Amino acid sequence: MREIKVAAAQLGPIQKAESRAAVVARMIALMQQAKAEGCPLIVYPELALTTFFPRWYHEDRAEADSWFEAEMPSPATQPLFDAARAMGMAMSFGYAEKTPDGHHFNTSILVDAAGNIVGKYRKIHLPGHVEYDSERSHQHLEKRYFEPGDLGFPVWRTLGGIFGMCICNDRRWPETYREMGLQGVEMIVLGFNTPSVNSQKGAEGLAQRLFHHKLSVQAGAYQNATWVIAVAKAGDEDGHHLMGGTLIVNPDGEIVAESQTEGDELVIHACDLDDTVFGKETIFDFARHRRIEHYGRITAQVGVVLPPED
Ligand code: CDV
Repeated sequence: MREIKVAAAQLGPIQKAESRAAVVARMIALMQQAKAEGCPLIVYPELALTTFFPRWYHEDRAEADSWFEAEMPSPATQPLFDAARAMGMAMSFGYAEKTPDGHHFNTSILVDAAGNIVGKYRKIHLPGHVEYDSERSHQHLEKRYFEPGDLGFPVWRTLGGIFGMCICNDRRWPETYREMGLQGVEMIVLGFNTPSVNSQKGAEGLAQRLFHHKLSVQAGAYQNATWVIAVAKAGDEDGHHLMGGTLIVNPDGEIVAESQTEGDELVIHACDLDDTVFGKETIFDFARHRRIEHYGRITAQVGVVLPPED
């Protein structure tokens, strides 16, 4: 048995005017609760430190830099790192990263109980658009503010298991899980900010959004025999609603715990990493059963499936 009791720390809404210091205080309060519940790991959402700013259009791209952290720990997050180290808590959270050479990424990190950043992931599947789009019910400007991640989908041997990360829209893509599954991942931690309506399809509302979210996460967990911890930022941010739906999904693809609110809330489950073994050694033993030589001629460069040759 390799049990790790995980706290999925859903954050309620963060308004545009809310300071990072106020958000970090909320994160520390959740961490204290998680510690009291006996959890050694806490997972926060995507872009945890601010409102979901890609909904706001800055004509001058440079203005958006105010949403980014130029270092990590940053001055604003140092109290979070200090609290985690004092409590001996490992953590993962998302933030907007500006690198010293001026690149911008939607990033998440994995921090061990001693406060060391042991893993960094940069979001690969960036949804949305680059320019202001008056046809949409709301803007989603991730493609304006971020570059696609350049680190792939690595896994890290830490906390007694094999851990991976992805961010929000990544969870809808089977490649995300499979890249990590092929490296033996046992727990994927991910955060998300998902508007409860589709900006291009008014008929797609909360129920369908939650359905697609669960479908993706549960399938990814099952098909790769891994735990998935999916953590929302939820609720009404300056009139823009984000769905909840924080989930802990086991390697059979079953939801074992989920959030009940759209506010700051811990979703806790004791996850046995050994529960991944059965799936990895039987139906999803990739070495024995994957048949890539029969999958058709797939061009590795562009991912296009070509028709069979005559
Ligand atoms: N932050 C996100 O990546 N959100 C997307 C929305 C735009 C569909 C998501 O996949 O949840």
